[in-house]
Amino acid sequence: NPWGQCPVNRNCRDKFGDGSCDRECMAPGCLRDGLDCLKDRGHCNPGHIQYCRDHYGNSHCEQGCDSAPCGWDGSDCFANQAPQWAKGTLVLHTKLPHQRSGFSNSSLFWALSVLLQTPVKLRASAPMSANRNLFDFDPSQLASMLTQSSPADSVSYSSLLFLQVDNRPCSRLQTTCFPYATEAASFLRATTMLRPPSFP
Ligand SMILES: [Ca+2]
Ligand SMILES: [Ca+2]
Repeated sequence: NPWGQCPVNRNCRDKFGDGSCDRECMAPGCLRDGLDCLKDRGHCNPGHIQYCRDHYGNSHCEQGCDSAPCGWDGSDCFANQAPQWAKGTLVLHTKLPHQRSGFSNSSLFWALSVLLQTPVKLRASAPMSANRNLFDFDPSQLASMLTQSSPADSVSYSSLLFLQVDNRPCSRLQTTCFPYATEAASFLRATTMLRPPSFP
């Protein structure tokens, strides 16, 4: 339950991401009311979206993509600032098949960054059988999968992605910081529980 840290009587689950700002749900433990209280969230110019997806995190700064709704260009425009990673690692179980060469699918990371309003970077990935449940693994097992070079499952129809949450844009927009990766994970889980996921 992503709202485990939030007092039940506030009903923040029902108010998450409903478009109206509920101040009693703004605490990080209440998942920031699904960012409903962000003033003037803005949107990414529809004509830029595909471009920003394609150029996300390619180490070149695209000014037109350097905003929260456009995914912060994967922090490409923060190159002269030291990374400020959230504590911990965000682990995502995706239906995408594992690719030994690494994920070149910037579109997925762009979509996650737009949801969180803060960029994520791929740290590592590991294959995983699609019928395994991420929550069956304890943290030490996940940690060893992160460092394993030869994966246990030879055939995989899904993957675990180990992601880092980058808080560099916080210096420009403080409302979207995730000091801990677990907060970002709860936020994503809440989003996928309440809205059918539009990403794999
Ligand atoms: Ca709300
Ligand atoms: Ca870029």
